[in-house]
Amino acid sequence: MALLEILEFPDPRLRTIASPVEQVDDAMRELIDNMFETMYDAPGIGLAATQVNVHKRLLVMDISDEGDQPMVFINPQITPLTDETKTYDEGCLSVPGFYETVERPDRVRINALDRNGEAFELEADGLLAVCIQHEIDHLDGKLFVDYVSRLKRERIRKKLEKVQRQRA
Ligand code: QAP
Ligand code: CO
Repeated sequence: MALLEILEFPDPRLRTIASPVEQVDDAMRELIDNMFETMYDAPGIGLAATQVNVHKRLLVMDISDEGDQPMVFINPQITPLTDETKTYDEGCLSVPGFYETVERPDRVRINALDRNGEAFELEADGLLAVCIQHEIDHLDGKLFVDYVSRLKRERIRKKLEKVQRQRA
């Protein structure tokens, strides 16, 4: 297993639109294992392949308190189940240290493939619904900072660029 490097905002590679996964094979399962290791190490509750510079439609999540309920979503499709929205203070491993309030549909249906390539369907609300929408946004080159004002986003960008310069 291996830890993967997580891309950070404003890295332009985070804007890549991911392609559908054609085959769920052993190489894909090894990537999934490495994404889980990277997410748990951070620690985080969700990680999309885009964030580790792999532009395939694949994401991993674990929103359990114990961190013992890994979930894999391959080629996820999402359908809102209500017009009702909820706000949540979202963060992101690609935007470390920043949290902003984002409004999203409160209940969604998800269709995806699991790590064996089998199709499954899930209805989600609460944190699960927030997290899956946040992670699917990554596969479409979108970040939670895109939902806040330009002023806030530019402030976050400048602060992160400063940290990244100091690290280099
Ligand atoms: C996405 O985010 C998410 O700023 C997953 O310094 C977040 O795992 C979905 C993290 C909130 C729904 C609600 C963030 C770790 C982890 C940081 C994460 C940080 C260290 C974020
Ligand atoms: Co994120």
